[in-house]
Amino acid sequence: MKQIAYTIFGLWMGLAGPATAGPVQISMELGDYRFKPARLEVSVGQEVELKLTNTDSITPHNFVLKAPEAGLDMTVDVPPGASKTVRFTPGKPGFFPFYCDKRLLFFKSHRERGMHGVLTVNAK
Ligand SMILES: [Cu+2]
Repeated sequence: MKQIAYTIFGLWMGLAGPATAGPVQISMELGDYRFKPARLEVSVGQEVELKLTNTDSITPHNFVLKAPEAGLDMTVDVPPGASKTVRFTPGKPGFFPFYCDKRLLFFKSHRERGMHGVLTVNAK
């Protein structure tokens, strides 16, 4: 009986397999001129799936990260109440700032109001 249980367990493990090496999934909220969380930490060479959700009801935001030397170059617009998902794979360790560059007329940009953060990419 014990043998059968082990066999079934073994089969189940075989079917489920080891944890698949998919992207690391991170959720981030954009709202009230802030990113939450404002600090992200990932590893070099690891694919990241970042879900951006704008929690404001009328203010558009975006996620800008310009570090082409590390394979990171994106501007993702997120309309109020919407979610956008972006995938990227950092190619270099370092600290990479990101921000929202939206601005209403002559007012300060969201970045100037504190809407910025840092992506830390650790070496393997
Ligand atoms: Cu913004």
